[in-house]
Amino acid sequence: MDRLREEAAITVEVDGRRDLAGLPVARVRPTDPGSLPRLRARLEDAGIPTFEADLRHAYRFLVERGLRAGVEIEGRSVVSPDDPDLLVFRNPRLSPADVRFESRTLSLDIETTPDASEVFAISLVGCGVEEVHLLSPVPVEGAVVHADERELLRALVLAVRRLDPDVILGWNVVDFDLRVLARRAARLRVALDLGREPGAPRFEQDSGYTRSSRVEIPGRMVLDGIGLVRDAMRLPDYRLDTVARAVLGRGKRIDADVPDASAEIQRLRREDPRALVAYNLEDARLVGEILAAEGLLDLAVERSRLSGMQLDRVGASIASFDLLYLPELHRRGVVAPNVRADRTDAVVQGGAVLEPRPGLFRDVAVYDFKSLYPSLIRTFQLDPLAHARAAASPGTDAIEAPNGARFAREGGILPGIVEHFLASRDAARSRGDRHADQAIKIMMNAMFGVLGAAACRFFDPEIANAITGFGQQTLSWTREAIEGCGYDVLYGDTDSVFVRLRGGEPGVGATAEAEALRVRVEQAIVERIRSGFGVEPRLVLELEHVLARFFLPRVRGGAGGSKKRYAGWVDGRLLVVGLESVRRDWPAVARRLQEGMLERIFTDRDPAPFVGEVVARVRAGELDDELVYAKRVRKGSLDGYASAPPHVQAARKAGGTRGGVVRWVVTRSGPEPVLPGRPLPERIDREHYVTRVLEPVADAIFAESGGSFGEAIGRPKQLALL
Ligand code: DCP
Ligand code: MG
Ligand code: MG
Repeated sequence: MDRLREEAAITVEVDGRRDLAGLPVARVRPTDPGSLPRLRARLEDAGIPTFEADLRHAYRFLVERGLRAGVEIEGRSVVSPDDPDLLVFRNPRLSPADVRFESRTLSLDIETTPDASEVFAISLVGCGVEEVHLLSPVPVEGAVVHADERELLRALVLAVRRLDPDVILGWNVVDFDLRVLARRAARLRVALDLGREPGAPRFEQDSGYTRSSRVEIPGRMVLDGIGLVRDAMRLPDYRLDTVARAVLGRGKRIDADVPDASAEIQRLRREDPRALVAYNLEDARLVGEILAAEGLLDLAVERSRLSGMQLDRVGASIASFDLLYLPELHRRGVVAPNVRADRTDAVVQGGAVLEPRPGLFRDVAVYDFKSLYPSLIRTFQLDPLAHARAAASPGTDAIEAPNGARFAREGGILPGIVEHFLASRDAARSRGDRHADQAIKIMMNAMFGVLGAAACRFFDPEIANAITGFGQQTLSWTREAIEGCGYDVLYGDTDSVFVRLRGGEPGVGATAEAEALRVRVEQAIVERIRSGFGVEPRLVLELEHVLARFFLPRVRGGAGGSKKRYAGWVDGRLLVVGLESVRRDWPAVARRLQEGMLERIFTDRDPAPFVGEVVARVRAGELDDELVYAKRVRKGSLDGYASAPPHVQAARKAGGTRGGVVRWVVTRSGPEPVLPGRPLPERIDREHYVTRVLEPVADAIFAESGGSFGEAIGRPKQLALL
């Protein structure tokens, strides 16, 4: 260390900072940041541990100034020589600011030859325009035409700079449109200066497990509609056509999945350029409209404001943990460890599951803790610094988790961060913003998740298991409190419980009874935590539903109930969780049967005639469209072993998949792929569907309601015994 002090290019300060264990550290800083990795290696070779030596410069800059998504710039500026609308600050002072702004967005879509070797149309929608640039020797109505591809690309650059969007949008825009444009521009020697200052797009792939790609264009953000939708909504697939239909009720003009879509586009180019222009424009329009309809851009902005991450990395939870946590840690004079390469993700215990009691029930209350893990973090100070502080002073009074991990009673950081998120989630809920509600919930739970991720510098399975341990304790205390009030718990999972209401008290409806029980149970838990741990509990138990009817299936071939699968009847509507009918890979006919049966049973009607009717219609070929299975094919499974599961067989016969999902039906010669825009395969094996799909689905319900599939379809009894 003393030798380092003598080197001119390095400063060494000892300013009272400590590591998590409380030992003093020195701050060693090279004048040239590029030499940091070498310096780190030198120190480590000399047996001196380093801290935060792996934090990227840009993030260290942000962390040291507590900068988040919004900043205030202070300093002298000059007008940019490249653009009179731009101010240039040299080395200004940046400070955090709470910024809200309306972003200018531009949606971009290109059309190319099938091998993407030539770009011939580019549409731009947003910033007050809808325009299409087209490669064409003759004028085309509705388009700006260009004589060669080089001119087309130049026109794009000029248009983007003129429209000056903050955000560029598209569908697969990073990996397709912009990559193709960058490749063509390089080939044709056009400077693809799409940014607010010169510089070609720079592509990056996150090293994290998402491997999502992003692109840097100076002064703008590029957001891919697919990623934004995928984070917020569950859909069978994320093709533009599917998403547009689900969100806007209208699809693409030509579904790109139709086998001849590409040929059709090439035909339009030759024969009907006006239609091509309309098609190209519509794609760009759909992207903007989808995001606007679902408020997904606003959501990305909200997530960025919360996590501090830039708009196009709001899902990066490990980096975001650093950005939230490190400034607070530094304020307390503490530095964090490096990420260690020598460890693997921890096995963290999950939530508890209470043994289900299968059957059909009336009046069941469903309770669930609001933001359970974040609430536990707040209540019990479950936090890396609090954990380290307790370890550093073993004698003192600490909070002890069920797994034995100890936490100092004060000075935790995570509880404060979580509190901020909880407030933002409450605000989202009260303005009825379901996407933000869900996204903030996921972001909070990701903060728990990264504690078990090896790539996180705060990796600590003890803390993660303290959180889940408290979660398990909460669930079992909840059950005890409910039983203590004289009620039966039918099922419970992680932080939710299903309770059979007793009814019978005159003038008290099921909802009022459920609410009264909720208050008593919540109170019992609060008191138990207060007296057991001496902390102020932050847990809120919510009454999620009062189900007029409840169905909990038996495990197949067993006596116990099955987990995370049930159905209920609430406010005249069917609620289904985890059953076949909500699974994407099951044919739609399973859903028709299951939901139809449950609806009848829940409204006191006999389901048997309905079952007979569905089977008859399947046999008559009237429901063939509902017999299609769909399943994701994992990469690499197409080449490999010869005897393959049905979806792999079907994908092989189809010569691959589109978007990774294969759709097929079972025919008398095995699984056959179903291709978009083509008729269903012939010789569908309808008896397969009767015995392998409908029968098990029906019998799972009949097992509780009485009756059987065989009886419902009039199958002779002896045959069933054979
Ligand atoms: N959990 C998780 N990851 C998930 C779902 C849940 O880590 N994908 C953990 C954290 C949650 C707990 O399980 O706190 C309970 O799950 P909930 O779905 O009930 O989520 P919350 O309690 O956090 O939120 P809500 O207020 O919606 O119940
Ligand atoms: Mg919950
Ligand atoms: Mg729950």
